[in-house]
Amino acid sequence: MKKPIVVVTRRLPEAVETRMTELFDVRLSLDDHRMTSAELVAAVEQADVLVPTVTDNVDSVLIAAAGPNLKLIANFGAGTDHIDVMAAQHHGITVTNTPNVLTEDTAEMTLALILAIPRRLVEGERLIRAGKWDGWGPTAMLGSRVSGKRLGIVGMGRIGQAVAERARGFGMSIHYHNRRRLHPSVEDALEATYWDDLDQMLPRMDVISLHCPHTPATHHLLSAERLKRIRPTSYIVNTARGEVIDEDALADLLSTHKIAGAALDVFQNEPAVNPKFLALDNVILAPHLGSATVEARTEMGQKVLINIKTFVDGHRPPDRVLPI
Ligand code: 8YV
Repeated sequence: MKKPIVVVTRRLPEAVETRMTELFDVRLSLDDHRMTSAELVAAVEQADVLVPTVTDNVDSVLIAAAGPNLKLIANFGAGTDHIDVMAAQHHGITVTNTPNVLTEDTAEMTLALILAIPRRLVEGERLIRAGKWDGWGPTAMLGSRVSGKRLGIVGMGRIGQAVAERARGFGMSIHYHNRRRLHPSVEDALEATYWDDLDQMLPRMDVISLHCPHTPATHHLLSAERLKRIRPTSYIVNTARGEVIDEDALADLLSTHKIAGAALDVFQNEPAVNPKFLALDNVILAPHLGSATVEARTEMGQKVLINIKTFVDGHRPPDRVLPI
């Protein structure tokens, strides 16, 4: 039987590429560059299966350009806001993703940022590298204690809950806003307080951490108006998607110290970073590292393999994504 043509847009961990080569007629990315629109069109014209990542814009125009054989888009990543899932469905193309296997890694990165921003860790590192540190001082570089503070989690899915579990270990109290309230047993285990109204929660939190997907409903969820509700002593951490925050409004509030600080792992126009952030000392900028561990990326690749294999064998793939 003819093996399906699988086009992978970026380099994946070696073990994953090796297994893909054994199973499929795979076209790998040799130099890991971001595919141009023309290259993506050529890919969807020839592929039976496309394996994109967050760096590929799989919009309705690209999906309309797909050849008759493209039946599966097996995304390498959990978030699928770069894929027009509705357009794919209209064209009879199934979309899958890689949930669960990056939960712990993303939560760990979030905790690193929750600790680093109030304690001015990266700012201090920059000070030393700039040769400007003139030694310890009783009032030098004072930050804020994390223990005993209120953490407001926006989006209490798998990653939000994993962050809550870890933050409790650092003595934070857990508050959350979510479309649906958690089961009482989960709430009890996390000693989590539910806020139905995000506008009510925001002014009462010391650290706000975002864990919702980017959808039309969450685009600029932290709008200029909402950001103004946050206390000047509070911090924002974003390991979800840049589009969930109005970046210009956030930068303005940070520069005037109406918000104490922000740690951002994701940006609206990656890899471009809003230049306003670059000039600010009270911001940590990380290059989308949430799931960047050998373990997570390998397991994400294994999920992609399983999704493709089950699909081409005629079964329902385990991680199907439906339009919102
Ligand atoms: C991935 C992510 O690395 O899975 C996601 O949604 O944001 C990242 O952690 C990226 O999506 C890979 O495509």
